[in-house]
Amino acid sequence: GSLYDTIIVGAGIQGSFTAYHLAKRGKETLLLEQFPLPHSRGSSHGQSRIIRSAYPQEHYARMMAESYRLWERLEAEAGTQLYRQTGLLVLGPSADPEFQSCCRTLAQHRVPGQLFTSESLCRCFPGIRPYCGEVAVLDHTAGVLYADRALRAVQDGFRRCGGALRDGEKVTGITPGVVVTVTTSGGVYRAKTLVITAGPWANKLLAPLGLQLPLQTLRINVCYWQEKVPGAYGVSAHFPCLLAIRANQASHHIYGLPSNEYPGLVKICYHSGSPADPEERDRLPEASALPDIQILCDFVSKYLPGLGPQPALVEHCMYTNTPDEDFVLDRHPTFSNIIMGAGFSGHGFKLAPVVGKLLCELSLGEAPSYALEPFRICRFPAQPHSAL
Ligand code: PYC
Repeated sequence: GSLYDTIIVGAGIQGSFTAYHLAKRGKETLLLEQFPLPHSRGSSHGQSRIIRSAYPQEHYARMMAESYRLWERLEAEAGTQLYRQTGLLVLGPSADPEFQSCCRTLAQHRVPGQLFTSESLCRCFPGIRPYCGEVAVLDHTAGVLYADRALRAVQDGFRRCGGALRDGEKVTGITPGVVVTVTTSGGVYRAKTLVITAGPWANKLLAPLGLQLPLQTLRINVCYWQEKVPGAYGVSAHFPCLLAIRANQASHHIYGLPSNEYPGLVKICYHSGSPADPEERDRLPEASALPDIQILCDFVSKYLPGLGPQPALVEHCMYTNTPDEDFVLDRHPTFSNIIMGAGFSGHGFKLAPVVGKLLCELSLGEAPSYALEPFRICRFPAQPHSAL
């Protein structure tokens, strides 16, 4: 068969954007997906994701400026709305280092923002009852990305540029070499470079290549809560997205999105879940028995009193977390024409346009547009079987 410039394994949002950038640059590109599209087994499905500049880490805040522009370009190309501006409130104790870092990076990048005391927060957002002494900063540029629609738009854009997408084809073998051979349930393909963006399946594909990354795969309960007064926490009432930094260091963040996609339902989620193999996702116990749901019930009843006490709907999504929750964007240490994008740790969707650009640059052997130090695999302690 033909020799591709690049094959990408995994057509989630990161792999699809990588393929899109390569095809736009005229490269012969094949994007492989194990399941028939669209599907909900990985991390790129569902109605909505948060997009925000408010990041405590400088490296993400810097990437977000370009990410917004690339989302806007895709929106124009697709002729469909992918982003809705709602603003996002970062809530936390004023002395919290993460809260302070968010305020600092917003200011550094001249993102329009606004500070709130507990009192002004209650006045401006009567649906929120902040904890004592808690303050907030509003990131005006933030909002919601329409996830399913966005994934479809990137893949359509890729195909319009001449890219080939083959779904329902599971990779069964990868043979490294100057030319990489990829065998799937449907055929054998060859390429000069390979990009692996397989989400929670990354380590299954990397094991035969002698590499295991320190990734933890988690099943997240994506919980929707009923509004007592329909629309009170809705986009039309200008209710923003939320990111609640919790004072207890052992707790994870809580995120919220205004009601929009499902009328009367507000998405409030805990940024962690239960360890789960992606194949076993649906064999875990019922959602209501899990501790993250209890944490959310406590939070919602104290903090958002206009919502019902229990989730009205629970959907599932996989996270693939690194120990520091920074991504992996790097080459395989032995096979330099095999590139990995992994460990998006529940916050990668909004950054996919820039991640895809970086993975495209790595696969073309170009200098990357952003410093890749935070994303290198050498930051992890050596793994017992990390090289062939
Ligand atoms: O990164 O903004 C985010 C996010 C929201 C929910 C999960 N991650």
